[in-house]
Amino acid sequence: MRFDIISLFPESFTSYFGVSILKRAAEDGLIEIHTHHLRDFTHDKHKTVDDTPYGGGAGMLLKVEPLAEAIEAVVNSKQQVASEEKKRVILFSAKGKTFTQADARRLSEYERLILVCGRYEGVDERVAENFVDEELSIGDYVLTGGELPAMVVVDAVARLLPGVLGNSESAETESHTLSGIVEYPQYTKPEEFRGWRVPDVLLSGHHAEIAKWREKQAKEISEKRNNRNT
Ligand code: 4H6
Repeated sequence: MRFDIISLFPESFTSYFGVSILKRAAEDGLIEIHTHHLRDFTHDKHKTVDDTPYGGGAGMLLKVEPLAEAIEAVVNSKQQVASEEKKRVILFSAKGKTFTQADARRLSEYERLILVCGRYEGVDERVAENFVDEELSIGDYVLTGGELPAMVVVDAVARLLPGVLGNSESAETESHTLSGIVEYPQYTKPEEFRGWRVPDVLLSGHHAEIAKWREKQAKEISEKRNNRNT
């Protein structure tokens, strides 16, 4: 899968994508990550990307022209295959639909994801209306930009692609819940640390009992989580 990221701070991606599993996936040709600097799509001397909101209000918005040109340039690159290629343009903003594991699975079916990172107080609405397929948020909080959401989505999607996780890691996910999220407590050696012991059942070798214990724990954890702050 190919990821194209449009951002005012493309350098923010190098450290996260340059380590561990995503680094290896890129080296193995399983993913390609291309960043694009929004300023490269301006034409004025000052490379202006932002302006004040019509109707007044605090701060600055990203202008429609550079974003429109950047998205069009990225979408239309690799022209030969562009028409058949399965691709999706995503804008990150706090008012988007909350990104879930189901979205990660759905997006992993595309050949190309174009990820647009907003900054300042937001983005001219004509971008979302005319150049974007969907608007996503990674959660109900405000960030200074869409760069962290883009990293989150690349990470969550890439690890679902065939071959990206090692065999031992990917075989694991099948034994968990539908979502792929492990919902029971896990322990590794030592059996006892500062007097805190690993639950006996996990040391018993009794697979049916272990499965039952994990199911019960997962249920308790999800009940607790859903009552949080109420
Ligand atoms: C685009 C539009 C995503 C980008 C608006 C982005 C949180 C998330 C941004 C904004 C983001 C998320 C500007 C809206 C600051 C809030 C950058 N914040 N914002 N939850 N910020 O995924 O005010």
